[in-house]
Amino acid sequence: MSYKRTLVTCALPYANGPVHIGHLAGAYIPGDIYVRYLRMRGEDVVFICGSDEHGVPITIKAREQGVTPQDIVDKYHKVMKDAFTGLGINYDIYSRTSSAVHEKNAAEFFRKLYDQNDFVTQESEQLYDEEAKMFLTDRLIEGTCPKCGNPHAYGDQCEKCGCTLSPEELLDPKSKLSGSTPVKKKTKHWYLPLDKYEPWLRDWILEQHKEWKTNVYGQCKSWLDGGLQPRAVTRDLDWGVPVPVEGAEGKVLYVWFDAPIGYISNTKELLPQSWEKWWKDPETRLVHFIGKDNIVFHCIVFPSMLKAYGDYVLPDNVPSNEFLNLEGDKISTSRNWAVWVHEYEEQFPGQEDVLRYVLTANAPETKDNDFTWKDFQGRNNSELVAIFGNFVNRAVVLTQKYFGGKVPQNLKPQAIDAETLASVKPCREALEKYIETFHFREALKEAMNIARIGNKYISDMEPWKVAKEDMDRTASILYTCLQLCSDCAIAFEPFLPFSAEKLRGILRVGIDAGWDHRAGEGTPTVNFYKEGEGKAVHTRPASAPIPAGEIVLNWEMLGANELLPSGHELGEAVLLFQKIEDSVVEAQMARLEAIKKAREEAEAAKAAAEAAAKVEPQKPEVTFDDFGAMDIRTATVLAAERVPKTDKLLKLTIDTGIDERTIVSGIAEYYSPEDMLGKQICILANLAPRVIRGIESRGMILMAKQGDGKMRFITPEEALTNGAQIG
Ligand code: B3M
Ligand code: ZN
Repeated sequence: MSYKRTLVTCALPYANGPVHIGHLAGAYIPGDIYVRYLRMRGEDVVFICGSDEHGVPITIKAREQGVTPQDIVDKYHKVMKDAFTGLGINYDIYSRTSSAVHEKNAAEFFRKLYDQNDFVTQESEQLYDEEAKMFLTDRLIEGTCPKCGNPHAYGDQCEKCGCTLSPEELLDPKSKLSGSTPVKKKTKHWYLPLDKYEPWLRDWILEQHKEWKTNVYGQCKSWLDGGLQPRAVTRDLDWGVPVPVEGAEGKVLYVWFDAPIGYISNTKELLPQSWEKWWKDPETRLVHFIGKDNIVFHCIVFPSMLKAYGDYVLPDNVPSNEFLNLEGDKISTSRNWAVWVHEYEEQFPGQEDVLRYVLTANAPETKDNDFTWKDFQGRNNSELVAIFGNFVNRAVVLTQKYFGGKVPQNLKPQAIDAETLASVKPCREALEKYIETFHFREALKEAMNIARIGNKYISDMEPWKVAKEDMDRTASILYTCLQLCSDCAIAFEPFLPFSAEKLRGILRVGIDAGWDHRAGEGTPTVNFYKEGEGKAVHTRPASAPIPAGEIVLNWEMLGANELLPSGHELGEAVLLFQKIEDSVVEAQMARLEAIKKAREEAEAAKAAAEAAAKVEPQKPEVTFDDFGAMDIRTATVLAAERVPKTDKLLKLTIDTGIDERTIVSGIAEYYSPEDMLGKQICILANLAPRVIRGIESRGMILMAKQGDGKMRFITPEEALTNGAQIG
């Protein structure tokens, strides 16, 4: 490794909604595992994240709720920040793109490219909402899809038939902001000429980064093969970083231009004096953790920006996961189809690691994957509880029972003990290899294998039986088990930090989890367990010696034979994991079912309303004489009965003002005979008689039929004499 430090970023989540499990699985948990691991290996790491607070969706949400965009981002910034903290995702800084540092930094970045003539400008006609006084981005325009007739197609896409569109193609385009018809207006924008960087990008990615994950590499290749176009980096909007040049009033930087610069700004905010070495020293390795919809921006656009600026390091790797679905459906913030992280934390206190575990064990690393509550329960109960938790609990409880809670002496070792301990080494090696190549799912399996080895060993050795006749042998068995528990306390630290910490509390050991930069430019500090506190404290300077009498584990000890000396006193045996009952996951599933049902009902109601609004095209012309030939008049229903053996027909006796007659009408689906009695209606009186089901029908009742298919009467505005002429 020819680098001195690693800068790890996780995609800056949009502050227009809380984070959900799809976000966690895509980027945040993998990023945290990686950082924890590197810190434990003694590497110097800075871990950067923050809220992405600009962009159109935030302004739309604010408008919908009648608040300011700042209100929206203030709310979600806090929700997201707390959710990450609650899940043990330990960024060195979690800042925001509305910070003063960022605004200045992003503007400076743009200005430098502008001064270097790296942009091209282009004037184009774009749709403008004269009422809202705003240019409309594609998503702010709605109209009828020219391909399938969907009345709610967006300016860039029809979600019904999936076709891509441009706003000009929409029939009857309307602004989503005011409902008015947009007009075309000229506007000028700055573009980053990605086409210019294409030859360089081809070499840099396709030749020099063949090691990138295949989904990432493949997406880059298809973008590059499709040819790159200049990309606008400014927008006509009043929410964002103002474009810092003359003639750009009312324009801001495009959110995807400013957001990645946020990584730099947040580093600068954290380390105002030393940030440059993290971004400009070639001995820094830059790694971006992102979701798959962010690949092009991190692999093509941002590197081109950095390259244009000059001096900056480029990403060494961009690990990206595929999407996580929820119970078979795409996760969606707008459809409320998600497990929200802050809600999970409220509903499952103390079980943060279960979510971390399930999302890693089932991570969408190579293909889209599904989160189900059944799987969540299954993995908790049959893996965390039954294997890891069960092993630790048996080892500790038996030690307390037979040896007063002190690590026993290895009085009667057998070959199997050493063999078992030695089998941890290959797990460690595989675990390291997998983490270093971003295969966290496999890495977690290796950590779990260590717990499995322990669980199998204690089951096979049956110390509770051996204790009946051979205490010396029992001592050796439990001695071996406790060494394996210590291995688990190290190996699980990157994946399940809360449980690893709990386990270290039980074992009364600390861990050197590396140093971090949360104190800013101050002294880096080490996480370690301090006796009596029951949890890691964050106080010891990295350089300080380990306090006398403390056992402090570190990664290098993983797989070493004797981590806990005989005579060391253990703490209290607490359960690492709790069984999750059926009722708990059933409640979660019921919640989702209710959301699905409400959505389906809303969709059905919407479809019905749309159908109702559908108007039939006009029939061919008729002459005035054709019309004049029709005798339309008012009449009253005197009697009504169902026509036997039919569902649709009513036999009506009508007073037409001229006579009393019978009309058979196909309205029984909509009106009962009782509804009809005494109703004044309109009829076509001179329609040729027809025999229907043996009844002579003379005339027709005028009914209106709209898109929902329901027939409704035409009644006079006020009661009239029967036989009044209509025409
Ligand atoms: N905010 C997209 C997202 O949250 C975007 C990432 C920015 S990273 C610089 O998925
Ligand atoms: Zn369509």
